[in-house]
Amino acid sequence: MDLEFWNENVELMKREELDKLQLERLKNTLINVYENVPFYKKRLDDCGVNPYKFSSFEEMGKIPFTTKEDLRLNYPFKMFARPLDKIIRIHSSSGTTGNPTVVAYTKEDIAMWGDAIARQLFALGLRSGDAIQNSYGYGLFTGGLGLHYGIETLGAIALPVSGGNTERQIKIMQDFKPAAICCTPSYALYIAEVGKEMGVDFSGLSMKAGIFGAEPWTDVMRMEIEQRLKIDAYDIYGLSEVMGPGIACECTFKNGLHISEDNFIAEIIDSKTQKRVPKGKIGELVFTTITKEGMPVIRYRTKDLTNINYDVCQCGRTHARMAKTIGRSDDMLIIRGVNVFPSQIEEVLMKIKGIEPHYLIVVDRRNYLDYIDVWVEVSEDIFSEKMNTLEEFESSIEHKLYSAIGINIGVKLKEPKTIKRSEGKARRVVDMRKGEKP
Ligand code: DLL
Repeated sequence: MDLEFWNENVELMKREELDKLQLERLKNTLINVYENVPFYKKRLDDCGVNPYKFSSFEEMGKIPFTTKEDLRLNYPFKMFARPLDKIIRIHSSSGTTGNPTVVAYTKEDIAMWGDAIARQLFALGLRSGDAIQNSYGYGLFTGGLGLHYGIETLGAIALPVSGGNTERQIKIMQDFKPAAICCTPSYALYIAEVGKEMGVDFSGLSMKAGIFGAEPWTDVMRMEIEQRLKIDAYDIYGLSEVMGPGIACECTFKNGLHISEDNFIAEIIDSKTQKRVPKGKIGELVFTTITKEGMPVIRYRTKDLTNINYDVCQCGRTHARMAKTIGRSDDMLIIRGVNVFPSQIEEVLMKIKGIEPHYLIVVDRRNYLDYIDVWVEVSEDIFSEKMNTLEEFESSIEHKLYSAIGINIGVKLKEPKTIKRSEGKARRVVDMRKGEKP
């Protein structure tokens, strides 16, 4: 295979050189936040880390974590490390509970972000001349503009369609002939469904790749999307507090997401003890930005669970790879003492023939006991079968869920197209114990 790189010097850097670069950049970042963000000055003084004498990853371990709550308490601009006349962009999370979190970027930060994403798009095979349909939402959400600048930095053609209006998305695919699409994996499935209804043959279109992220999705879901849209589906990861999309992304080998290690230091901690776990073990991802100027974050707890592989990838790139996330620690359901992640349920469901990749997990309490039901759509042909066959089908799925997960999960088969489709991040869990409604 012909291996090409966007920036060979950075992408193939030896581990010792990377470590050195990270420490140097981390020191500069610590000095930046110490001088410019009162919150971090106090934090560093309290833990006894002097940024001017900072020298090792061990010492980094003494610095307390930054949490979403810290950002909320400093809402809106108190975490900025640059005066407002140096900030050229602000993004923000949706903030369904409490203050949203705010992120600020200088001109250099925007350039770094664009370059990080351009490198990733290049690594999964896109080049100048390729049109890329960007169906992530444009706005305060980082998906739209984040990918947009990456596409332009690559020198490819940005099609800034944003999310929604699915029939128009398909018309653009047919007429503008994009080489790739960027959107959430759940929206990709919806596009495939609408396309099928319109009689579109995706194998006849020009698309070869999809860049999907912003929500957890399993490898079985990947296979489903690849087969329906006739593309290669790649995983891109990020979170607004740290930058947005592009913190990590898969290369053509689809064997873990390369973390942009010249811009971020990743650590994995045990959420309970808050200690670093041994290399390769699963735990909570923690990120420190080492090139961002406008609003660096130090040891930001993402709540996303994964593990990191430091082996050199088959593609030759040395930057470590995070595994697809299992989900967020706060999405973990504890049902009668057993921990269950929505992704585990998805993994079982997606392997069963006759059901569609549209499901909703409903959690409730009955007679003081918590239980989970999964609503899942069956395909048209199965649905028209007799009632007793459907009941048997339900029990067989329940059985499969029980063998894989170890608790009883009720299954309710639903008519095709009755579960709400998503144009952005899918809502997979409804917790009736908290008063939520399906
Ligand atoms: O979702 C940024 C983004 C946009 C990433 C477009 C990828 C593509 P937030 O809205 O701040 O930012 O949400 C961040 O979404 O902590 C994860 O829990 C989840 N997430 C993002 N990417 C992935 C992924 C954007 N590839 C939160 N796999 C993160 C699993 C993901 N979860």
